[in-house]
Amino acid sequence: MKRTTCPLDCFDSCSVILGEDGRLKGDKNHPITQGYLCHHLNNFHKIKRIEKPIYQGKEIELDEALEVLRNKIEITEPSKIIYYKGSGNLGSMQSVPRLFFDKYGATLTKGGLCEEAGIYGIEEGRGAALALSPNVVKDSEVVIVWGRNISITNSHMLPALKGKKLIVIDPRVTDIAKKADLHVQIKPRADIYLAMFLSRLAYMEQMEDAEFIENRCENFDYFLDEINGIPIVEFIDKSGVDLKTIGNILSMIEGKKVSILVGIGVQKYTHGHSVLRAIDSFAALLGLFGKDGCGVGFIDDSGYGFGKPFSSNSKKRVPMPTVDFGDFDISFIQGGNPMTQLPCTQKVKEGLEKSKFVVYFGLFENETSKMADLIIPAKTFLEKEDLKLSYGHEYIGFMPKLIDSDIGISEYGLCAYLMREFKFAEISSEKEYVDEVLGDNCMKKDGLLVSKFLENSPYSEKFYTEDEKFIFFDEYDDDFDEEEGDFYLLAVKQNRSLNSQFYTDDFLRVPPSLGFKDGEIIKLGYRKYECSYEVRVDESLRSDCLALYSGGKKSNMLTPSLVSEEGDGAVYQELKVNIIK
Ligand SMILES: Nc1nc2c(c(=O)[nH]1)N[C@H]1C(S)=C(S)[C@@H](COP(=O)(O)OP(=O)(O)OC[C@H]3O[C@@H](n4cnc5c(=O)[nH]c(N)nc54)[C@H](O)[C@@H]3O)O[C@H]1N2
Ligand SMILES: Nc1nc2c(c(=O)[nH]1)N[C@H]1C(S)=C(S)[C@@H](COP(=O)(O)OP(=O)(O)OC[C@H]3O[C@@H](n4cnc5c(=O)[nH]c(N)nc54)[C@H](O)[C@@H]3O)O[C@H]1N2
Ligand code: SF4
Ligand SMILES: [Mo]
Repeated sequence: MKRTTCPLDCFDSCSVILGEDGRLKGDKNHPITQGYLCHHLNNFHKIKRIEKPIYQGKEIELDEALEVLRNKIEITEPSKIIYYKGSGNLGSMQSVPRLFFDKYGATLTKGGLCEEAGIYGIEEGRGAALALSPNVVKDSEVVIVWGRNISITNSHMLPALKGKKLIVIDPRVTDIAKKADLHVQIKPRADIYLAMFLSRLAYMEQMEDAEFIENRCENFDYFLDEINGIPIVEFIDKSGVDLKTIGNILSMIEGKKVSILVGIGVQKYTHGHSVLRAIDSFAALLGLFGKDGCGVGFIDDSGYGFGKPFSSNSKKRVPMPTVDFGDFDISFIQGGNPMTQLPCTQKVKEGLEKSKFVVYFGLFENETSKMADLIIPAKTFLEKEDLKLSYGHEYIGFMPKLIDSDIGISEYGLCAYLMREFKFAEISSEKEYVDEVLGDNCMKKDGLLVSKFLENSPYSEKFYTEDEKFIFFDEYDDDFDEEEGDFYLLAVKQNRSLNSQFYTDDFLRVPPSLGFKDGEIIKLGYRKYECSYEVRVDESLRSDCLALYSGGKKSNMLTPSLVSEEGDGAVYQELKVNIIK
């Protein structure tokens, strides 16, 4: 049987069987995959890929394309080259070209477009962000789904939620919110206040786990000072949640095994790190770490404990969310689509137009490949050696090469070519790199390899901070101007696309209360930018929220070019927009 792992940026890292007919099926024997895949891989065989390299609009052979790239690099000042890697394929080997670009002295990126702000906050408190697997969640009594659209983005978690009391905190009525025992349709960016408000009242109700706090935590008194320093009326005002709802949440979780599944929704803001820190602090007050059926999960650090053969110490880095391609003579873009995915599309477009030579190295044509001088086709995950570590569970996903193909080049192949051409030391074999990533961090569980750090409930023995204790949070900044516009603009995922891969749409979702009809065109404005959208009425939205799906051509036309205060993360929701017409 030909077995591999889904390469896509997703919590579930499904175990995949390649059939004789070229179709992909879910592995029935994998404890998380349980025999089913989602829309993306079920339809993977139908997708049209780039087959030939293209240089200045004309098809050329692969060896010619590589030579063009080599010659351009040779005449370019190293720091005027940027290596930009997206998350189209999350295999560990996808980062191997960084070895070349780092050695050559090119500029690299830091931070990213996804979970970086939140992870920063988690690491401040816990030292490491370990995944909370469905295997832990299935032993919970109550699950809080906090800004994560489980049914769409993390569907293999659903079996673990069966029979549990469910609390959902999301500004939209998502599918999982419809099934919840309690749905808090929270005002966007209010989660930090909700987390502190819950902590304040839980402490008043003497729900804290005093033994856990005493033995395993630091800084609790400062946390108490912080939450006690804010009047209850201010909490009600800032969180938009009333006392009765807080009481309901607390009575549902009191004395219960509780898991909290947080998504990126809560942290697409400049203060994103503090939001995760506040949610973690609420969980720590209740003693929810290191116990069966308890914990807080996020888009966690899949690489924790594993080897990092492609990491770099280079100081020549620019924050990924605000990268200005116009500063570079060569923009080498791999596995991403910054034209739709980076904040502030207009800035990205101007940058790519100004950059002297744009290389796009990817599987599919997209808005970024259209801007490229040179397009190099990649191999698919079925055609190269790789390894997938998961940000949502403990299982290690092997990705052996299953198919031979004449199309494209792998990331390893491209890196090996450049290393050779520039007379750098030979690179190791693919197998050696895979072994280096695995290191001694794997062990067997139920016949499958898992990360050592996730053998038991995460943090059951220690936290990964210097003193091995959880550190409560005690300060935050939030100077967002709520009055600047009328509507929050939510940036959310949809089921038929994986960010900009597969089927995307450009519609603006609007709440019924605005009285628009499907198909109407309206214009939104934010500061100096304006953009027109076709409307789709969406009953899941609050009356003060609009929404755009990730991957759409216009989803970042208004997003400001900013990074989070910590973690160099993108902040897609740091704006309020107006309807101009
Ligand atoms: N089908 C599919 N699956 C995917 C992806 C995809 O594009 N399509 N993308 C993958 C990637 S890259 C990632 S990072 C993950 C992300 O997975 P999720 O975190 O589940 O994704 P989002 O849709 O960005 O956000 C989740 C929810 O946050 C809510 N939200 C927005 N603002 C706020 C807020 O201020 N507070 C609260 N409490 N909630 C808020 C939104 O309404 C949304 O329902 O999904 C991965 N899985
Ligand atoms: N408005 C808005 N913007 C967002 C988000 C949002 O929710 N709303 N979400 C943000 C988040 S969480 C993320 S993670 C980013 C994702 O944004 P990106 O990292 O740009 O990812 P994708 O849009 O999925 O682009 C993936 C590209 O990778 C290429 N690819 C796929 N497999 C391979 C491979 O094996 N090798 C190579 N070389 N290329 C390959 C495909 O051609 C595809 O076009 O977007 C961010 N941007
Ligand atoms: S995208 Fe996620 S749910 Fe879909 S097949 Fe891949 S890992 Fe599984
Ligand atoms: Mo992401």
